[in-house]
Amino acid sequence: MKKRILASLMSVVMVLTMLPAAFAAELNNSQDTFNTEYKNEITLSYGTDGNGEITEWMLKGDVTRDQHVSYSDIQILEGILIGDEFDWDELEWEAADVTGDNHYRYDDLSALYSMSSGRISLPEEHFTFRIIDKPNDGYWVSGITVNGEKLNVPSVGSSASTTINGAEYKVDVDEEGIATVIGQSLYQNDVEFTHSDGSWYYEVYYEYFEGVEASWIRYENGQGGKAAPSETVAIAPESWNGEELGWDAIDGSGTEKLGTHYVYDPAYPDTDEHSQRLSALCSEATKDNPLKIYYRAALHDVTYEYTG
Ligand SMILES: [Ca+2]
Repeated sequence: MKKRILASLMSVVMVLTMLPAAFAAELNNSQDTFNTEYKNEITLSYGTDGNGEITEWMLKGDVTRDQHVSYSDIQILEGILIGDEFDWDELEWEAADVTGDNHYRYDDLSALYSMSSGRISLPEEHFTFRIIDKPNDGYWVSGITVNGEKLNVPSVGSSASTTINGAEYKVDVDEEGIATVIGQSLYQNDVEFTHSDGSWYYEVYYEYFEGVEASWIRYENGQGGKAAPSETVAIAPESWNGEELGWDAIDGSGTEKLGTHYVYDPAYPDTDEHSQRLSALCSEATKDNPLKIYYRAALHDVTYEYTG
């Protein structure tokens, strides 16, 4: 019995001592034979705009927790298979269990050898990362990018997936707005979170004629309120109809009013620069791209019909 244990231990030791040589040999020529982005390590970096914080991250293979899967991780994992002592926390266990079968075994180490040597290239199903962002009070996650590429951000309490260059990313946002991103690793992964306080903006214009030339005068602009980024926000002419502009109409019909002397017409104006924009996702009704209502100058006989 003892002999068999010793023999199997010896074979493990032999495999382990032989592998680094094979690994080194493969490293030399794999740069040419695999895709140009190939590196023999994985890096995870992350950041936020300051209106949220990263509460957890996990990178498969990174048992040393230095945000790199590299040769030092492999050395530790080799040692453990031949009996080194270890006292891992939950995240270190999860990182070591590359194949995801809830055990740390030789197949996990083998996956790391394959990645490091370029025998498999990323993205690959087992090499993943997880990163969790908790927005500050009053904020929502409004944008997530991986290496500058935008992920779909779902509404609170739901999920969205995005595939970019063959790598899949899943984003879950729970009822409290906490966002969990699970992605397939590339060799470099930079994950950035931006947040919004949910403010959205609007502008109101009326049409002004100087001779026959019409132009649009801004009557009012401001913040419409706050909402979750995925909520639809809207404005309606009813909110401004009846407001007095402060000068008399030339036709003697009294003080000019929105809704009477200037009327809302859904089809006018319709140019690249000017068109009605009564609703949008909160995340898209920004200060730079607000909701808009245009009131066109009413013809005088139309005015009489309105005031009747
Ligand atoms: Ca590491």
